[in-house]
Amino acid sequence: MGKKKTKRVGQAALGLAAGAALACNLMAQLAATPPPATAAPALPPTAPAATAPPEATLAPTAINHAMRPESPGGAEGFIIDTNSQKTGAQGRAPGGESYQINRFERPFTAQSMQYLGYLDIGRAEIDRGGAWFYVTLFLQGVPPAEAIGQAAYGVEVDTDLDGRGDVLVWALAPAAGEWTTDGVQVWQDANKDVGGPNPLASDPGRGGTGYETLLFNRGVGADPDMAWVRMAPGNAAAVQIAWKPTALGGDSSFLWGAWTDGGVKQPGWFDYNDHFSPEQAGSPLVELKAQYPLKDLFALDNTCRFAYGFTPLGGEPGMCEIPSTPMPTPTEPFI
Ligand SMILES: [Ca+2]
Ligand SMILES: [Ca+2]
Ligand SMILES: [Ca+2]
Ligand SMILES: [Ca+2]
Repeated sequence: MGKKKTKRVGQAALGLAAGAALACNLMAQLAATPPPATAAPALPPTAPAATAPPEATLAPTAINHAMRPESPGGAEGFIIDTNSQKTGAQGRAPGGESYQINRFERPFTAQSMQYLGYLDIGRAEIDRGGAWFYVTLFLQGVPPAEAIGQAAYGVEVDTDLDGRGDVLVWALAPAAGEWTTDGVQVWQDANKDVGGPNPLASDPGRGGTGYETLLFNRGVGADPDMAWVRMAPGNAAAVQIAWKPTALGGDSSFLWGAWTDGGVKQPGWFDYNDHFSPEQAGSPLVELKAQYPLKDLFALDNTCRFAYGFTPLGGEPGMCEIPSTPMPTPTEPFI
């Protein structure tokens, strides 16, 4: 735990998938295409029952909260994600999608490829203030009324930097207003099988339980105040999620990335590129003629991951590309 972690630094990174990487990925994806004759057996019902809580939890009894989040004081780090708005009307993503490495850009309906700006992340910011971590997801559209309580927004955290997400803070779109724990869950992958045999890389049909442990469910859990959500004040197209460090086992240096999911919404299926084959999932890239359009994995977006609380070396799994920042170049050796 905590390997390779050094001192913290607030940094930004560009999360744009490199064209070369995408091209390589395309080839790998084509090479990895399983023969269609391997007709998929029915997908195992791995969905944890907790995602469909009994009626009693839908009308929660009064929860006594001891404390509530306030507001982030700024941004200690941010991630830029592909903006699909410009190509949205053409029913395609301009890039930012590399199925083989768990990088998605799918803010579209399945088959008909209608653009869903409220599921398109353009930027995500992280900050720590007081007892809370805050992540703000800046979207390309305002969640419509029918998305309230339906579309999920999330932050995935990899605390030991092995490429497997360890904790998923997952919140259904709230109505405008104050912080709420309604629709907010904190999932943990206690048995470390998120990502299957190869973390981040696609392993279709690997089975497993993904995120199987529900630490916090809409205010119910060991700490009724563990995680919250609200629409950001003054920005109807930004969702703000707050959680306590205890949700991460107290770890304060990690890799983090953001998610939107208005489609399958199954934490137990993570990583999604292990649950679906590329052919089942479809693709938002018209260049991938064999897979376009989106099929079973749709209405979804995620970002690359970035370091919080430590200086990344650049090779961490799932990391955003680190821009070639003007490092203080050693010129003359000290005499
Ligand atoms: Ca994306
Ligand atoms: Ca996006
Ligand atoms: Ca991990
Ligand atoms: Ca995998």
